[in-house]
Amino acid sequence: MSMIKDALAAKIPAMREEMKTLAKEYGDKVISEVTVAQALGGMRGVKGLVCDTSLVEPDKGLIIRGIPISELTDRLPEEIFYQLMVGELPDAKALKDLQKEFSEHVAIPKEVIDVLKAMPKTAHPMDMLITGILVLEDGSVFRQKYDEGMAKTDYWEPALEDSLRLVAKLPAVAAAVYRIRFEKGAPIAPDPKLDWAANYAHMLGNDDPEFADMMRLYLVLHSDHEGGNVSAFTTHVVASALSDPYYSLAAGLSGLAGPLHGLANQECLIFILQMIEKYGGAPTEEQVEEYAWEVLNSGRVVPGYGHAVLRATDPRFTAFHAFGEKHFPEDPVFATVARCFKVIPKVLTEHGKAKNPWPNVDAGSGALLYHYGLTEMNYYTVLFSVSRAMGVLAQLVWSRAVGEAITRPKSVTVDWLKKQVGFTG
Ligand code: NMX
Ligand code: MLT
Repeated sequence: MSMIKDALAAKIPAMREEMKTLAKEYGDKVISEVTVAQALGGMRGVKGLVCDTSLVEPDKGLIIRGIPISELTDRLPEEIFYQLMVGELPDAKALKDLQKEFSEHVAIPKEVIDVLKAMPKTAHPMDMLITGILVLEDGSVFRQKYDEGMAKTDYWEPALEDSLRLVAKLPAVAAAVYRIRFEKGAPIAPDPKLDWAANYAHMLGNDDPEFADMMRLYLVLHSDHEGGNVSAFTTHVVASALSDPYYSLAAGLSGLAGPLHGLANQECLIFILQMIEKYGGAPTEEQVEEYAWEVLNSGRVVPGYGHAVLRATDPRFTAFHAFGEKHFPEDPVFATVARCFKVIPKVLTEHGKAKNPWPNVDAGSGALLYHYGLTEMNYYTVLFSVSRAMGVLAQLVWSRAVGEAITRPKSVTVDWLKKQVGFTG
């Protein structure tokens, strides 16, 4: 048994007991109420989900298992994965054990490559990644064990096994998507000596150690964002029907592929490059202001700004910004992102609609990738996906471990709503 599995096995019984007692003894206590605006507005702020892997505080941002993300930026993504799953960072032995587990399962079946190669030349890289994951579904241990008749108390074990295999294999699938879609040559074999992020960088075809550093940071920062964001919630809902981790992750990442969620990182770089093209170089602050107003006045959103929960600058943006400041402050794309940070919050405040005028994680990440030659921006959400898989799969394993029920909130009709509030027109 792997050390991560041992560590989980040691924690699960107490948590099961706690959840049982909470439901039994405090089951009728009220923790939230729902207004008409919330029912019509994406359930914003409704407390109806439990997620222990991480928490997003409106004024502080992401906190993973009690530790603010700003204190985790020097960690390896594998350490964060262990922390998300187990609740604490691994010691050196547990980290090594997890890395061994990942390198044992890094290889992907030939069918994945064959299917990716058969896809339309114009397929979006997210379409290809999700398809690749669904090809891997054939190897789901969860589905196999369920079909054999597994007890409910055992669900978490094959859910963990599938999740470990998925996280191990995702960099190879994602790198193959890159090399096939952008005609970079044959997929590159993994190097078992490298850590998870450096191996992904290597399979993309970039062995620059500074790029690997950036990839480690990138994969740490996108790993989780509590339970209510579109990708986490979707993964959770699909997995609650006992669809296996492959189906569930594919569903969650289909949500990440939306421009209001993860795809915003692609949109952000397009926004920055269009500005640079329009003004013939890095725009001045006045030009950024003019351009942002043009976007707003044409009824579009400014990508990379605003958030459903955050009410301050996203600490993940701050971490990317610090990396750019340290390594390439003069880069024109990075300089434009930095200038946007000075100007756009003011413009959005004046515009008066967005509840949060500050940058989110997607505002700055593309400038870093672009600097290192990863210029195909429709690939950016694939990188986000590889990282986000860690968080949503950790959430999934815990949901099965504590025996969470199938998700099924009650919907109401508009007529019911009108009667309920005494609507008279
Ligand atoms: N530019 C223009 N308008 C905005 C923006 C923005 N960046 N952010 C919010 N608004 C508008 C929003 O469209 C809404 O307008 P309306 O009343 O006409 O429907 C109004 O402000 C109120 O929205 P909020 O309550 O502030 O935001 P909400 O919680 O509904 O949505 C986002 C959150 C993130 C979807 C929204 O801020 C947005 O569309 N941002 C741009 C896209 C983006 O960066 N998404 C990435 C989020 C992070 N991620 O990776 O997932
Ligand atoms: C995320 O990382 O999932 C985004 O910031 C969106 C969110 O939390 O709603």
